[in-house]
Amino acid sequence: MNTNLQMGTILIDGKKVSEEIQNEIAEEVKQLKAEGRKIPHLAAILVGEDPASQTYVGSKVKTCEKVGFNSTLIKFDSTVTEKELLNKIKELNEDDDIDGYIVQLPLPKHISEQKITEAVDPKKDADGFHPVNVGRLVLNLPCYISATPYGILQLLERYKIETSGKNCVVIGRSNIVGTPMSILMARNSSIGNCTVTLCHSRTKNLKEHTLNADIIIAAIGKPDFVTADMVKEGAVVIDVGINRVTSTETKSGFKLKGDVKFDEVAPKCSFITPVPGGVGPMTIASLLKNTLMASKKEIYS
Ligand code: L34
Repeated sequence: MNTNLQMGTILIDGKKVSEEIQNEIAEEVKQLKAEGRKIPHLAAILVGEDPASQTYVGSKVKTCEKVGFNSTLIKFDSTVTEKELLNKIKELNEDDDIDGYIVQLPLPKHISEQKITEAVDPKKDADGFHPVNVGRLVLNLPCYISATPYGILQLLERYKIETSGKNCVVIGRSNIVGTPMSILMARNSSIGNCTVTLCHSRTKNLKEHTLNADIIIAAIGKPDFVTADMVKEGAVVIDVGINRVTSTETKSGFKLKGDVKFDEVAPKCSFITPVPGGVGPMTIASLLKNTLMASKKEIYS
């Protein structure tokens, strides 16, 4: 990987930063234990057999163990009813030992993701998907920030990437990534203060926008979508895509590809995130940060 990076292109190592954050969290957990305070406890609900979801949830649970959190994995068959799922959510809302929990998305078609998201107690909403947390995010009030955008902010911060006054193009307007990311990058804050353009499937002349961008955040879910001709020399490129494409080169039969055509785009960049090892691991570190805040009741008392 990254063999043809030119001098001057810095590869943003999300795996390394994620591990640094995990170590910081582990230190804090040790401290909490020493003081006889509550050990953070995250629960994760996984519905069905989607292989990507299984991988992500598995890695969330494993990372909890690594930092000393308690974790509970709750698995349901894909035939679970919405009612059954809502009952479990009610149980988790009422369980004082659970500080935060997530319901891994996507859910099977017969279940309303909106209903499920709204049933989660905002105080335990470690994903930051509940309308109360999203609304508070928009208003710059204390809240849980959706883990992927939160992870990206931490990468920009730890790599000391200047954002103030820059043009930022976010590609993709999902509730989980593109929309909150666009709000955060436009915010009057030390990471933010950008002029943000939110591009999506109906954007005309996308390239005109991206060529003007100092920072591109690609979260459209299409492999190799951002090509070299779309990127300005010296741009910062954050690749949120984690597309599984079939491959004969790997044992698993698939390969992970970002939304950015890495090999041709990287040489033009000042900074770029790889896939894997970029934004993905940061999503997990940020989820743990949210869980720690929940257990310490830092956002809501
Ligand atoms: N409720 N649903 C809920 N919360 C979330 O925060 C997520 N997301 C997205 C999908 N659905 C969700 C995740 O957890 C995406 N996502 C996620 C988490 C971790 C990684 C990727 C996506 C990750 O660890 N990626 C690794 C590679 C993992 C692999 O081998 O497949 C990486 O290095 O990019």
